[in-house]
Amino acid sequence: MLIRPNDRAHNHSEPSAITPRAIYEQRRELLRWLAAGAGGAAMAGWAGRSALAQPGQSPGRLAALAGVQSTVAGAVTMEKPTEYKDATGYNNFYEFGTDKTDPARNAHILKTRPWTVEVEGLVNKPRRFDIDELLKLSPQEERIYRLRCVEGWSMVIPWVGYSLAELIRRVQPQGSAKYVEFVTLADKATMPGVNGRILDWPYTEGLRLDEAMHPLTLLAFGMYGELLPNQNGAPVRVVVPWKYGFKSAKSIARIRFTEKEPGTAWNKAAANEYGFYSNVNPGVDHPRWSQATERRIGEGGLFAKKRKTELFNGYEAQVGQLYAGMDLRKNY
Ligand SMILES: Nc1nc2c(c(=O)[nH]1)N[C@H]1C(S)=C(S)[C@@H](COP(=O)(O)O)O[C@H]1N2
Ligand SMILES: [Mo]
Repeated sequence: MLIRPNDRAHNHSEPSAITPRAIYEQRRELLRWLAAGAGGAAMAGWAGRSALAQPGQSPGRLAALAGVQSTVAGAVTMEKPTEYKDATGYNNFYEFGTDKTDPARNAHILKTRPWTVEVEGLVNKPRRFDIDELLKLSPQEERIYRLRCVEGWSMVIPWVGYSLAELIRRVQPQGSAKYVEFVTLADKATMPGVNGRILDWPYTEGLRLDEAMHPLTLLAFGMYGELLPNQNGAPVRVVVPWKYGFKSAKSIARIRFTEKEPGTAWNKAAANEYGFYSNVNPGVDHPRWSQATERRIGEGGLFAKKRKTELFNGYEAQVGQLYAGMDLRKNY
């Protein structure tokens, strides 16, 4: 997402290789966590496959958040989840800095309780939700999604949350509501990046109402069986797995229903590079780089073989219909 020379987000550096020592530490932490009895419920959804295959993924420092395995079509990829260490150490969250390691270093000072989410605009039942009330609005599910950043890297993350549609139904959008805008927190006191002008703060994103209602669009409160770490968007974010990562807004403070297409942070910063739709599409290049391949974080660093990026990030069977008849080259 390079928009000027001092924006260092688009560098292709990798998280440092995980040392045997680090793996050992992680394993020990997991064992301690399991011994303390915290793991059982949280792990239930995925213990059979991913957790046992990769001991130490979840260090258990945050409160457990269990989710039942989702039955939504396409919601659980069988691909191996990214190491927790990488998923929480290699992030884009510009409010906390533009380097991939900045969010992990800086986001701990974000206060995620108390927290409210204001749901407003063209709905019959506008409401302000306390975060813990929002968390309990619908049963938590575990979903294992691929996330593909526009910069060319990808991860596989076991999220915990429920379909955004569950919230949308409860607030009853009016007939004139065509879009949903997500407004994230912009707190100068705790977010150093907000004092700079790299983006027009607050970071905002948007979806067409039918995209927002799609069962795969997730309102996420946790990952790896625990509450979200701050650097991954605590206390609540969206995850839209068939779009480039920047569509998945973190640390949401407001959800607004509108008639007109809302502006979005990256579109405002560089409209020719980042469109409203931003569906993952190997056939439509970013003006300054190809989008045909990706590197999975954790797969052998710079020497990892690249993977072919799939149309709609591999979710075409589920979401392709949303774009029937649209020119995806024009609506990038
Ligand atoms: N508020 C906010 N949300 C954001 C961003 C951001 O800078 N600020 N970065 C986006 C980008 S570019 C990506 S790739 C994903 C990264 O999510 P992850 O760090 O949990 O993998 O978050 C998205 N959501
Ligand atoms: Mo991204």
